[in-house]
Amino acid sequence: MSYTQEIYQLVAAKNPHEPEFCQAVKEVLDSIEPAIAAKEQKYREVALLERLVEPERTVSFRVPWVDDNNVVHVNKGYRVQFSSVIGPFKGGLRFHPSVNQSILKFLGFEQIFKNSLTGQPIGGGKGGSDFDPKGKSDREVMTFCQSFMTELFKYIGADRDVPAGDIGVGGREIGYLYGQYKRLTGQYEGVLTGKGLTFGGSLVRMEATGFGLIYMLEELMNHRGEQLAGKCAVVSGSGNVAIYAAAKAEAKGMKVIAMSDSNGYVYDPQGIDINVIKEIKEVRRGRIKEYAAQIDRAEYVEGKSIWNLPCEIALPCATQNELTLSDMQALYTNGCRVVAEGANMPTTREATDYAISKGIVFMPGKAANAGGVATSALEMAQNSMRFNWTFKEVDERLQQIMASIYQKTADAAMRYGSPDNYVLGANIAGFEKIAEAMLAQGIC
Ligand code: NDP
Ligand code: 2IT
Repeated sequence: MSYTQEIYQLVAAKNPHEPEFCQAVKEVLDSIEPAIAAKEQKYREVALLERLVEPERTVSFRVPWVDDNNVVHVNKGYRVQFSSVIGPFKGGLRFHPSVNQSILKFLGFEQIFKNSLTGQPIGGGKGGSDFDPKGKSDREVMTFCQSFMTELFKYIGADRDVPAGDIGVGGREIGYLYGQYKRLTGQYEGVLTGKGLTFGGSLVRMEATGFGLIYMLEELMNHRGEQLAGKCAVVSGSGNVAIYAAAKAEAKGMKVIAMSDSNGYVYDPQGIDINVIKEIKEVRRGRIKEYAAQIDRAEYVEGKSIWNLPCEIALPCATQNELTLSDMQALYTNGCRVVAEGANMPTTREATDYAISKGIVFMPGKAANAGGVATSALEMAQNSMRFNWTFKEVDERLQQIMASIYQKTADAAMRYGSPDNYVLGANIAGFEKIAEAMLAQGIC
């Protein structure tokens, strides 16, 4: 049995109740197999893969808080510190009722490779809670964030572990978390990224994941001699990533005909007016169906897959496993030829394999959504320098980073004889740097 298959069996046996984690590990191990083959003996001697699939540390804690009606609630809090081999643990916090250890381990594991691809000195981690910010007052969210940080602050620090946002954690939550960290430690340091612009945040961080996704898409299309302008896209989700992906897509002359939330999607044949979505989601914290109530020509659809809509480019930007095999088949049948993942692991393994087998250009999240964490690392750099770059400076760096991620991914795919397999390319390019650092640092 190959070393990678052996390790997968070990992971599956040790983590039987963690399907998302096992899924993420399997995808990586399957695709790095050709890169392992040549160095198998060396890697085996130091149990490199055994160490890579086990987090350095996972902390889980109780988060008690009191709501506006004086009712006490208890949530679970976690931080998975997966790998610090190339830098301090780095990765977002997710607040969503579905959060559990499996989800956070899959996200933390993927983050190691994504962060490696950015070329910046950041390790991999992820954290969060099963707390649901939806429907809560600002005061309740603040109370929760303060309680969460009262435990978390013991484990993080600007050179140790630097959390940021993810699903359910945006500027509001990061502000409350930062305030509590400062109060507990007395340190004004860049311990979280995605901070407000008045207290150490970086320009472009809010837009970065969505913008980065479109920069990657542009890179991809240009290398194929195609343009973004005039292309029709479907974007799932309507949160931070989806909004700024749609905004940049529109700025590049594309037409985004549909967006969604967990209840349904809106279809606008003339192209979604992103300012209306921003107002609904960022200001009112409302539901996507309000778009159709406001815009006559738009239609709201509940209970059907957004991927049934004909489009040329699909950009899943909501959550894991939201794009299944039947969705991918529908996309292909309807003429879609490019899929780039704004979310983390939004495409199931079967759907990914189908896409690649059909020649759909498929750019995985580790490469395509790395613009968010890359800009977080730029925020860390600015905090260390006690200096702020302009919007243009950060945006240009982001574009350069996305172009270099494309190049590393395409080069690795080419080197291993699968020039169109960007899943293989991204996983191998991310892995090579990690493996080299692990070998150099000894058994730890
Ligand atoms: P947000 O919380 O801002 O938005 C999430 C969006 O996805 C919402 O529209 C939400 O709808 C929708 N959604 C969530 N769960 C589901 C579900 N089960 N089915 C359908 N829709 C769902 O999160 P982000 O935009 O920050 O994150 C989106 C994805 O991008 C995640 O996979 C995240 O890990 C990834 N990502 C985020 C980065 C960042 O910088 N924020 C960086 C890189 C990746 P609803 O409001 O109904 O819940
Ligand atoms: O999945 C991700 O890369 C993020 N949620 C962003 C992480 C970060 O540290 O900015």
